[in-house]
Amino acid sequence: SKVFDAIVVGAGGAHGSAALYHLAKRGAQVLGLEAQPSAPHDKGSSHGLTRIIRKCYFEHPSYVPLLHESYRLWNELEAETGEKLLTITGCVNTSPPGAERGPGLACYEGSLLAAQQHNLEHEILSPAQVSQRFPAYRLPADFQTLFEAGAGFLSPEKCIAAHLGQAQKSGAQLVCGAAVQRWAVEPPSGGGGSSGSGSAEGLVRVETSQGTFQAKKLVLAAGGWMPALVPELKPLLTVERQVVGWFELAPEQRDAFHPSRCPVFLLQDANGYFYGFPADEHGFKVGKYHHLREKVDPAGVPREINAQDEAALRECLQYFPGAQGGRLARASVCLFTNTPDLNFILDRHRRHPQVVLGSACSGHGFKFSSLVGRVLADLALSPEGATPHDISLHRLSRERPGQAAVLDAM
Ligand code: PYC
Repeated sequence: SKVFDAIVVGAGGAHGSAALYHLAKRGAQVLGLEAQPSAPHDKGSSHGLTRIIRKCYFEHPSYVPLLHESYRLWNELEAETGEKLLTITGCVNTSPPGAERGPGLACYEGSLLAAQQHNLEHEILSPAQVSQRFPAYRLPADFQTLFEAGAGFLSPEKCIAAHLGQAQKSGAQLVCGAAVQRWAVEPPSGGGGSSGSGSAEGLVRVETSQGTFQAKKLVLAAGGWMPALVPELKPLLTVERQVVGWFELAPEQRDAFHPSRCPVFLLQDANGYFYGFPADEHGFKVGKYHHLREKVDPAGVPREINAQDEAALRECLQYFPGAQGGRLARASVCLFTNTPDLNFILDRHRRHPQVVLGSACSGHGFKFSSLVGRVLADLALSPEGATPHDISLHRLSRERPGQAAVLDAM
């Protein structure tokens, strides 16, 4: 049977579709497997019509070089396909002094650190200046704001469709509705391999609900399904249910929430960390990061929206009084797959160098997927698993106090 150069699992998601694209563009014979019946789809972590992209990255300044490359690759994909994938609105990064955020700095302090370290264009605005320029916003007097004019949002479903379409044009095969049941590395064949393709490392066999496939390399980019596919990751990863909602706007409010006057935002207060987008045809979309901290099994995620979900999202509307009266017109459930330090996992499997892990983006990975696809292709195709991009923050070997045993086990 055919031996592919690489199989990508999770090809209907952000990173999988991008990996398929980059592998196929480099001439690899590549097969994309997607468990859902079609792609893009709304059962994983890569949907919801809008995803923020920004460079003044409060999470860690080391992300900035990756963001320069991600922007460049999104622009390249737009040029290749003629599709508009990226909308620039600016981004308001705002928090009161002393706001805490898990392992890192707060929105304002963190975005300022990244901007200063990497000499990124930004403006510091008072709450009054924010409202003057962006009339939908009403921030408390003590909030500090960094405004990044070059930020905005991506259209995730269009991005995935563009990567998949271009991958297929370059010869990639895509099989949807193929849930992976198990994968295994076969013993090395000692030279030629059963296909004559050479498998000194051992081929990878992937059994799915639609048949068994073989490849020299395997890229696992399955988001919330990674703990099931890579049991060594189970102690490390938590899969979390997230909800975003669109609040209806009265006709007289729509102008203030229009993308030309309403930047995307990241906002932290004593109750948590919120984000949102200018209005689209469904209304004003907001989310609460680590929504209700609800751990789930990805196979049985509650998809209906309950009163607690809505209340958590409504907390954010105090800063946008024009949206406060609106009904929740639409909502969407998605999954975060979190690492303990909220950085990604981009690396080769410790025991199986022919298997590449590209997942666990902890809720902030979509914007990077144009580059992550390229990095995953590098890791799969380079004999040493090397990439020219600095992914030291995302390697399994990074410092993670208390996790050494897990890493050794891999
Ligand atoms: O990465 O900008 C982001 C983001 C906002 C909400 C979730 N992720």
